[in-house]
Amino acid sequence: MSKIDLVLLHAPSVYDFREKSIMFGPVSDMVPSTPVFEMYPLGFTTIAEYLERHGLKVRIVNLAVLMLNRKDFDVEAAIRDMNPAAFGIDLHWLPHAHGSIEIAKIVKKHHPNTPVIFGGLSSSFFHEELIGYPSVDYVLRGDSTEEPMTRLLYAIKGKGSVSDIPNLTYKSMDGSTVINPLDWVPENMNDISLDYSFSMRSVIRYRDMMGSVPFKDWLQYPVCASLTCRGCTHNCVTCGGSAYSFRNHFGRRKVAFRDPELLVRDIENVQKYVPGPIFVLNDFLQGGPEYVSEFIRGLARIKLRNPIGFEFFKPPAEEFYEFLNEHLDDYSVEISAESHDDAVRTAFGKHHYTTAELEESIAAALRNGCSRFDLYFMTGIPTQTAESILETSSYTESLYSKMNNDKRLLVFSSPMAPFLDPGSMVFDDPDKFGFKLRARTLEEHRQLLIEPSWKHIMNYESDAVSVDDLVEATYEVGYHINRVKGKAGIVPQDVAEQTMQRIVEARDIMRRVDAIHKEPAATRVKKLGALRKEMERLSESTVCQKRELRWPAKANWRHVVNVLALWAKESIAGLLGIRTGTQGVACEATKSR
Ligand code: B12
Ligand code: SF4
Repeated sequence: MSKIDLVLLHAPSVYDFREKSIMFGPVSDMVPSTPVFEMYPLGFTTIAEYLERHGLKVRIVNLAVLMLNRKDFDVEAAIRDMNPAAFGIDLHWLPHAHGSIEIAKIVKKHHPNTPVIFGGLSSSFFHEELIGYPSVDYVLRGDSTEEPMTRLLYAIKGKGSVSDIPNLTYKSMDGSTVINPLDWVPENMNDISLDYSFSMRSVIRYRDMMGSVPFKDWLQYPVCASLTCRGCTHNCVTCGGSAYSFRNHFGRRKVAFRDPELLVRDIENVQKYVPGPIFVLNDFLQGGPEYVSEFIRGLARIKLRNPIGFEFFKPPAEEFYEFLNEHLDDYSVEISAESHDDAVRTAFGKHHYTTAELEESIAAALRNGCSRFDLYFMTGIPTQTAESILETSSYTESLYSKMNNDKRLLVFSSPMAPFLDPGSMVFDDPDKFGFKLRARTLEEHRQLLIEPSWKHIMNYESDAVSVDDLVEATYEVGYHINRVKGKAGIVPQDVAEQTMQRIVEARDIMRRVDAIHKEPAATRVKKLGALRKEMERLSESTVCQKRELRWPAKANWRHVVNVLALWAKESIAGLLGIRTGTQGVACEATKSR
């Protein structure tokens, strides 16, 4: 097999999570990952596919999943045995601040002459600090690095210079930092592939299922994401992916959409191989009426069989659900309303709808064939008091009663944790929003991550609620929402009771950790160590059962046949030394290579 040009490594949030005693808490309850955030950015697959289309060979290694699956998985040995032309490490989500930098150190220890490239939104925000770490050679900034990464790889291989690569921050020969302009900001998202074809081929090519799965339980729950755009038209004040953040930190002035036709093609390819639900992220209604019509009619044309879910930033009206119902067999909806209280939601930046409108939308969806409606609330947002957090549970009860305890409606509440997003409006100007930051720099965040509980890890404090009260209220509202869901028959009574019991135990551990935290360092480590197993158990499925987030899916003979056909094609190509994959036209910049 020819030499690999780039290995993309995904680190766990905290590198030595298998030894450290940390009560991560409900930080990842609303996403498929565990608290070590083992999911790698979708951008790994778009970078890998793009590079391969341009003549380079890439491998994704999800170290976080490998470490989660095998307690004795030897990270150092695995890295030592790799030998690519360059390593890429994501620091996209700030909770990876600890793990990604530790992994970079290990890479440098075993491969001192191999370049280490960082990228992702947090890397972009902290690029000047990040490049100061001895184990980081390059940082590629911005939300679209497929083309700059291709140019960088060719430069590393001796074809071209780094001085004119857009979005690149690097160390020059004399050790000083060079910051190239952030001007690679494509207007659309049509030059990349988002159909998981790279992941499928990669599993077969490297006979490595676990190293490249997106998250730990993906094989049991093969959910796939589709993305309509890069950027966002909204301005939620704590979001590091808002229009404000993209404009001020990632160079994007306008949302970049993916053509609806391509989006349909992505989904068509996914449904060939993967039986799981397809989740369309970044509200496609932002694209306007023509976009919506073309996309949904396209899904009907390909006779979509997988369940499909849509994230909406604003509750849609009845006619829209009628349209979905007419064209799709199995659709679901997800809305993050943040708070039941209009004033709090407005302070969050979602002033464009009221709770009354939300309720009308839920009722309309349930009347028009929606398979499932997930409604999310959040704790820790500007102006939200402990009382307001607790009121969410009585509101939930009244909402269920208004919706006749319809089992298709699932309400969840989780904290804004562990971090307030860097580059969000609140992060940039905390005083204006009644917040105080406990950490500003990357290094400060890296240190916070190894504190003993999520209460100590959090990077913010709100004037509206103390951190102690926020943590208590978060568990309390989770407890009551479960009680309401159990009573209304939304989740089985025994499941609700198990979750409530776990919440009681989690609160107890939090109090014990608080007490231990005040003790001298020598006794602290030992006492926290004794709680390690309990902390691990009580940091997953805390405020709800992770199973509740899952939509049903079944594999059929078509998936098996298609996967076998792909396996045969990949194996034959491997024997003959032929590259396979999406055929694309090389862009101007890479044509000459
Ligand atoms: C889709 C999405 C998700 C999906 C993830 C899908 C996935 N696997 O990527 C889900 C819903 C699961 C999710 C979860 C989380 N998310 Co999220 N998510 C988004 C969202 C809405 C869009 C991201 C997107 O469009 N990506 C497009 C793809 C194609 O590109 P990409 O993955 O970003 O990669 C490109 C660049 O970032 C860069 N890049 C990325 N990695 C690397 C690595 C290298 C080496 C290089 C060179 C470049 C590079 O190049 C890539 C290709 O161009 C943004 C908000 C927004 N408006 O942007 C938030 C956002 C990214 N998420 C955020 C957060 C906080 C989270 C969570 C931590 C929340 C939580 N506590 O649970 C978790 C983490 C999950 C995990 N790792 O296990 C914050 C991040 C803030 C920050 N800087 O830390 C954002 C900005 C906003 C928000 N609050 O939701 N998220
Ligand atoms: S939280 Fe708000 S600003 Fe951020 S991606 Fe969602 S809608 Fe856009």
